[in-house]
Amino acid sequence: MLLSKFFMPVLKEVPKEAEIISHVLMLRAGMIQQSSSGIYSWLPLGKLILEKIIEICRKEMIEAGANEILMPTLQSADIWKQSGRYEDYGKEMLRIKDRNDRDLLYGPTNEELVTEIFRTHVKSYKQLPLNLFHIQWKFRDELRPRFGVMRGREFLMKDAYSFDIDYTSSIKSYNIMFISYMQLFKKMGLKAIPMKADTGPIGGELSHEFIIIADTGESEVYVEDDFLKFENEQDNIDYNSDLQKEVNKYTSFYAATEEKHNPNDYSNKVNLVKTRGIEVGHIFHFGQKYSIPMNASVSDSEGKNIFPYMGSYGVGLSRLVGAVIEANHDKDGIVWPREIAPWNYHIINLKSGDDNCNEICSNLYNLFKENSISVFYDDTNERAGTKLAKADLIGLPYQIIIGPRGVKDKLYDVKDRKSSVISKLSYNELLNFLNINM
Ligand code: P5A
Repeated sequence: MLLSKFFMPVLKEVPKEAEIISHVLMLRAGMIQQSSSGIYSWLPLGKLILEKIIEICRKEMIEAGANEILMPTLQSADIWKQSGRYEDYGKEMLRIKDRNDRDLLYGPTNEELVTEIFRTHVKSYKQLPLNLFHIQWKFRDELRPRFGVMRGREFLMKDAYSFDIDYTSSIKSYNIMFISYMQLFKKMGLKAIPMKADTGPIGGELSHEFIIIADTGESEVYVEDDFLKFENEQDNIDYNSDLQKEVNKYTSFYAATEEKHNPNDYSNKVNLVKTRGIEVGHIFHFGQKYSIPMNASVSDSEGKNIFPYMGSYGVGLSRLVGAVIEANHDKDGIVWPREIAPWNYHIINLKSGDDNCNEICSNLYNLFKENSISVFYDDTNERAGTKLAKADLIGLPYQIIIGPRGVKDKLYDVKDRKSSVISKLSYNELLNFLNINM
């Protein structure tokens, strides 16, 4: 991608309305624009990052055996009346009337709608277990939308729903989602910590929140010190195996959100840390809470009607863009983890009036493209200082900095954005570094 053709309205000033660093950096890097309170447009850079996060999440869900569907944003109030949640949800739910005076709502979550799909099509225990997920915008009329995309009113969620014939198998489905969450956050370059959590308006008796530790996080949490240092090395997960042991590796540590914190639940030998974090995912096991009132039943092997046991599993995809930045930035800007960066390399032409610089940069850019290496090229006429500051701000993993001195000496600067270390490489060393064979 050429910067001259890329719409990235970078701001020089720190926006006044932004209270936390991820919000400041998202606005400064031209990733989002507020349309009204808690509602944002995603500009090209923001959209590319969001897509990366979506793709990692989608891939892991499919790997874990879930089926992707797409449910609408607007739902009929009727199914919410059946489940009994229409009144419970209160002012957070955006209620709408259509031209025929029918009650609709903008979905804050989809337990009812997915249960309706299930009850229409699934009649036998033989069709279980089943896990359906979708990636769709939600609306919650939050009392205090703030921190940009972190607490929005309209936000993107991945939500999955599992259906099982009995309690034991539904715990297996819960465990699969638990482990898939650990995997997908790791694949985004994030360390998420699963914590015992409250179930709120979703309901149920078992629940975990996945928390990224950050001072700016809205959740107050209590974590065992050793858990903060714990790294699970296991990379390849067999989702068909019994995952209880894997889950226990995490749940054997003490970690709880403020609402669930209970000093009786840990021994006095535990070194406890009270800190803050960002909730990027939340999973629930609620049994028959929706299947019974919505009359979604299947027949078991003896022909008896059974109401399936269910769980629901959410990832805050748009919130994650902010959370990744909270966890990966420095004083100069964003430092994207490689897994999420839209391009790995940023070519910076320090003197675009100089024929030699132009030639080297264009040759490199074409070489990258021929070798399918993801690359962003600042081919604009801006001042060198502006270009370098912009590159640090948007935080691609490596900058390849080409200026007249480097061209003369035939040595090119490669800056690792994370460590700020600059290596001077000859053209061949550069190709070697990029793994290109000439
Ligand atoms: C689980 C999936 C649910 O809604 N039903 C379907 C369950 N859970 S939840 O915890 O309420 O939300 C799941 C994740 O969505 C993100 N999230 C938000 N992101 C941005 N702005 C908001 N206002 C917002 N509310 C929730 C969180 O990451 C949460 O874990």
